[in-house]
Amino acid sequence: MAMLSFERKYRVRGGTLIGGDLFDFWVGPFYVGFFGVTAVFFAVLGTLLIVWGAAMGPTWNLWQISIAPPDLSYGLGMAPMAKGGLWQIITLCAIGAFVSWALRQVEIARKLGIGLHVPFAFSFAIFAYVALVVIRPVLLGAWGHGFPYGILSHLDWVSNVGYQFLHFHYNPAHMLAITFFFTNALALSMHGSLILSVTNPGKGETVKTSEHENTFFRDEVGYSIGALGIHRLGVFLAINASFWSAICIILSGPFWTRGWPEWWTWWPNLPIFG
Ligand code: 07D
Ligand code: 07D
Repeated sequence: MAMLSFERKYRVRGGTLIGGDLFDFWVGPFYVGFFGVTAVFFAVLGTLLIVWGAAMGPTWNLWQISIAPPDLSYGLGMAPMAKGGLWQIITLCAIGAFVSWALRQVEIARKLGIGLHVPFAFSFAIFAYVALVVIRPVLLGAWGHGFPYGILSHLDWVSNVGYQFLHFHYNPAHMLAITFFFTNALALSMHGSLILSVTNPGKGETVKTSEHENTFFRDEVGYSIGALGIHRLGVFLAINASFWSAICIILSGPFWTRGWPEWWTWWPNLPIFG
């Protein structure tokens, strides 16, 4: 169990951001820490509130359970529990749990003496979520602009909001985000398959080296980005995918209220076409 002896070596005190030694211990393989406790607290409370909301709702069908945000008439005020207040507290719990999770990643990275790349990247996913349920609703003046918490109902929200802007594909930031998502999948498929092709050889074959990896792509396309470079590219593509997603939805409503195809009228109006 080589990994276990490695882990034991790094199971040292310190690196915590808050609380000193208080929760500086492990439960089995899991590091606890102050933010582990807050993450579990918010996740359990949020889940229980979803179950409560489901109990008040008309169905126990998992796909149809939905906790709706308050009516637009409540603006940015608090709503009664059964009328969107639950959604508001669940949103607080979700943000509490996601931010706790990111800070726990920071503490683990500090213990190991490694970079903060993982929490940095995860914070872009949190940003996209906060853009949907806090930034955009606040800019539009009502919590009712958040998306409902339900497996199918949140898809209805995406479709409805998309059609409010006539044709969401014409949103330029949506285009950028989609391009980053697709490129991200391309990069991961090429990287994953290349590593497997080298490190998982057939019976009787030997594992090959990074020279083989580089040579494959030099032979194929004349250039290999290299072992470090592919991971830099991966993080770059992934965080941009989430970042431009957040931007595309913040733009929709607060900064652009008409159909997205109309935004492109600047293009045929360029003087070169006049
Ligand atoms: C594979 C990592 C594991 C995570 C998983 C998600 C829950 C929710 C909640 C019963 C890639 C676990 C799910 C804990 C259970 C209740 C109330 C990540 C992986 C497996 N969506 N979405 C899904 C969330 C939004 C959209 C599936 C979350 C936005 C579309 C799952 C959020 C918009 C489609 C899910 C969120 C949007 C989905 C699979 C938060 C734009 C699908 C997700 C917190 C971003 C797909 C039925 C997945 C589907 C799908 C969860 C937000 C659009 C239920 C937690 C509002 C178009 N979403 N989503 O694999 O099959 O992610 O839906 O922001 O087609 Mg969604
Ligand atoms: C928000 C999730 C954050 C998750 C967190 C963690 C747990 C724990 C526990 C597993 C951002 C959650 C963790 C709960 C789980 C365990 C144990 C990720 C988030 C913090 N679109 N569109 C996007 C495409 C159309 C529309 C984004 C494609 C139509 C609207 C992405 C197509 C119309 C919105 C995207 C397409 C439309 C979007 C989503 C194709 C509908 C958004 C990804 C091929 C008629 C949303 C910030 C994302 C957005 C969004 C892709 C089509 C509308 C770029 C490929 C034309 C209204 N679309 N779309 O954001 O930007 O992930 O959200 O047709 O709001 Mg779109």
